[in-house]
Amino acid sequence: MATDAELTDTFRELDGNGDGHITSTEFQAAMVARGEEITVGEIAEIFADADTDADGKISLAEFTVAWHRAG
Ligand SMILES: [Ca+2]
Ligand SMILES: [Ca+2]
Repeated sequence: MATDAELTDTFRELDGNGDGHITSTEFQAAMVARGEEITVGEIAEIFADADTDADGKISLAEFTVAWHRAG
């Protein structure tokens, strides 16, 4: 089980501009930076699952829910 510190570290890593929300562009850039290939379709699936208020961004609250669901 991951700790909350890991969760917030991962969130900050994904939130490239530090505005408190992860956009699909930031998510893709973070995956590329990790050397992981991810398709636009895969990102869309992740966002459809995690972006519960459908504003196109993942907040820390949404990320926390998705993280524990995946956990
Ligand atoms: Ca951001
Ligand atoms: Ca959202």
